[in-house]
Parts: sequence; C-alpha cells; structure tokens
Amino acid sequence: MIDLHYWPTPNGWKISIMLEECGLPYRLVPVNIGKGEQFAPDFLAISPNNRMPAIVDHAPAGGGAPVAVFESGAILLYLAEKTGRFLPTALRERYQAMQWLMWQMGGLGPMAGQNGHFLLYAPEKIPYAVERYGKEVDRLYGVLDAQLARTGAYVAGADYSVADIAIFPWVRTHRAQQVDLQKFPQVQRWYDALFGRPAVKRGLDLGKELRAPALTEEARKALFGQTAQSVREGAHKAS
Ligand SMILES: N[C@@H](CCC(=O)N[C@@H](CS)C(=O)NCC(=O)O)C(=O)O
Repeated sequence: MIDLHYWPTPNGWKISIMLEECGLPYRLVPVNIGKGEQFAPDFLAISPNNRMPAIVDHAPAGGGAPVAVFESGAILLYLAEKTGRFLPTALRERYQAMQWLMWQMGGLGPMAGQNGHFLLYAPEKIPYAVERYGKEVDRLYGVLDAQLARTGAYVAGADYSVADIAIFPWVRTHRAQQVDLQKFPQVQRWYDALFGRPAVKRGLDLGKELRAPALTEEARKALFGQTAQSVREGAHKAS
C-alpha cells in the first residue's frame, strides 16, 4: 500500500493521476496546506521541503523498510520504475520523457506558480511581475505547442508518459493563468485527449471536496510568509 500525502492542487494531481493510471492501491493522507499542516513534524520527516505531494511506499520493490519520496518529479519516476509504466526503456525515448519531465519541474511549474500568484493572490497589482511571468508562461506554452507539433501525439513522442502526467495538471489551470488555448492548437488537441482519460478524471477529482472556495487570511499566512524560521519552528509561524 502507498500513502499519498496530498492536497488537491496541480502538483498533487500529478501523483493522483499517476496512481490512478497505474492502478496502484493507495491511501489518501490529506495535508491541509492552508492550515499549515505541511509543517507538522511527521510530515517534515517525509518531506523536509514542507511541500506536498509526498508518498510512503510500504511495499517497495525488494522488500525492506518503507520508502518515502518527496518532489513530484521524483515520485513520478519512482512509480514509473515500480510499475514499469509511462517511462520508456529505450535510451532515446527514455530521455525524451526525462527531459520534458525536468522541463515541467524546472520551468512550467515554477513559472506558472509565480504567474498565478501575481495574478490571483498578490495583495496589490505589480505590473512588472504580472508581465514578467505572463510572458514567460506564454513562451513556455509556445515551446510545448511546438514540441507537440513535432511529435503529433504526446509530449515525449508516440507514447503517453510521465512527462504528460506532470505537465497536464498545470495546463489544467490555463484559464486562471489567463492563457488562451486557442493560441496553442497543439496544446489544445493534447489537453482534450488527456482530459478524456478516465484515470486523469479520477486523479483530478481526488479530494476535490477538500478545496476551500477562497483563500482565507489563515491560509495566506500559512502559505505566503514562510522563511527559514518557519521551517526551524516546524509550525506556520510565518508572519
Ligand atoms: N517542486 C515541488 C513543489 C510542490 C509544491 O509547491 N506544492 C505546494 C502545493 S502545489 C505546497 O505544498 N505548498 C505548501 C506551501 O507552500 O507551504 C513538487 O513538484 O513536488
């Protein structure tokens, strides 16, 4: 059995989608990041970066002690290796999938995260930040569109892979990011194809009842004022 430490956000969806795609049994352990539960000592022992998702595999390959993994990209690779699914074995295809997974982890995810922050959550509009991240997200969608035109199928080639599973949840937020998919026809084609997958739907639905309708003052404090001190205290005393 796998424990999935999770909250329904784009980074969380990557793993709920992967688990559903692989048909692996798992148990949901909610981490309410708006209430500061990412600083609970038990959670930090698994995920020292105080971010979800994280997993604990109680039945790892080869037996032995449970294996804990944090960082969604590492979790996707772990689950792909465990199941032999969604990561090609041939050298060239494998590194296509790897590099687009890293592109998501180092590019699209962080940039879209900042874009969303300055569009939706910043207490005042900061035009420079909105423009900076808006343009970068636009550029990244252009890169993705061109890649999908090259493959004519999935991000890393002919086969659906961990790269698609990592990228899709962030593209799911395109409206909030003020990205018009009509500008990116290949992304639109790919997005519609993935959205039609039952496992993707189940992954997106996991824990949707947990989502708060709006960002509360408590959540704002837990999420947006963190410093090294927050980590040292192991609690959301971030302000
Ligand atoms: N690079 C990390 C990012 C994870 C991440 O940013 N998770 C957010 C939710 S989408 C979180 O846990 N936020 C809690 C916080 O900011 O304290 C990954 O891909 O796993």
